[in-house]
Amino acid sequence: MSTSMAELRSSYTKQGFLSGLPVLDALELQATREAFGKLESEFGKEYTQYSLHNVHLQYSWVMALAKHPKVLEPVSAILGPDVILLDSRFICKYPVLSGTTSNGQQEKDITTFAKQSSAPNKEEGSYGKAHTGQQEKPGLPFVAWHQDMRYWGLAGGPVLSVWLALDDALKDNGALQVIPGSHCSGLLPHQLSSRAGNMLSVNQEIPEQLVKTDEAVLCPLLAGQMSVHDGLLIHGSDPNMSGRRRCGFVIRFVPTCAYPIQDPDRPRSFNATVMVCGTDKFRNFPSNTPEL
Ligand SMILES: O=C(O)CCC(=O)C(=O)O
Repeated sequence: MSTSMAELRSSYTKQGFLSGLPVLDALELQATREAFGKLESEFGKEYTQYSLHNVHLQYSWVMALAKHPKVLEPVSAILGPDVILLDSRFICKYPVLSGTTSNGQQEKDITTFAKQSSAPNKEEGSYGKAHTGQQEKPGLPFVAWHQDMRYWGLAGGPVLSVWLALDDALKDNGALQVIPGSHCSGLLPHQLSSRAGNMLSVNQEIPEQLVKTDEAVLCPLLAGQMSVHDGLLIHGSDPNMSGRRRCGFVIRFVPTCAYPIQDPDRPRSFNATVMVCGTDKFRNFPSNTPEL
């Protein structure tokens, strides 16, 4: 393992996440965005917002993203050489400005709001404030504070999530926010969120009193970059208050030693698993490698 990979692993172990890792070059990014644009035209934005789930089994360009060497190098530096792709999903927050009236009134309102809710330090998350919904228009899509492991009936190894940006994902369009080091606190209780707009399929959230929102850190990404986070790291994201789309491709990976468990509280089927590097001596997950 190169020194830089060893450093990345060490930082990930301590903080529970890494951000700003370069993946796609300009040509790859352009091709990826064009391919995603075709899905948008075919399925419509309501669908592509959150329902393009495990389509790495259907489209070779999506599989190529999930297996991109610049994705897999840091992933295998962290998880070890034998890695399985567990699940994937596009998560898109579309601009709220698309409903702008002809006199631009809505745009003006939203711009004003975005200014009000800006944290003084651009690199720090404003998550706590905005996340309480105190200043926001209700119902805009956001992602409540949660831990991915809350949903995954898995044991025997960690889950690592990659968030690969197809668009610039910055503060104003609702980039991912994380609580550094929170992966060391174990699995926390989740409750049903009472706030409208939570994109998570089971509408769960960690109660706010359990989240150190003042320690939240924004993970701004330029299109083509990725962040990675541990399955126990507390994370979420604010609504897109900009006029720009925020599209990311989320890929979950596990080492082959992980295995599914029957936990009624975390029911989940793993029917899109694909071996992406190394060898699988455990065979805890079915191989679904498609012929694309
Ligand atoms: O895209 C987002 O804002 C949230 C993504 C997320 O929760 C995840 O990658 O686990």
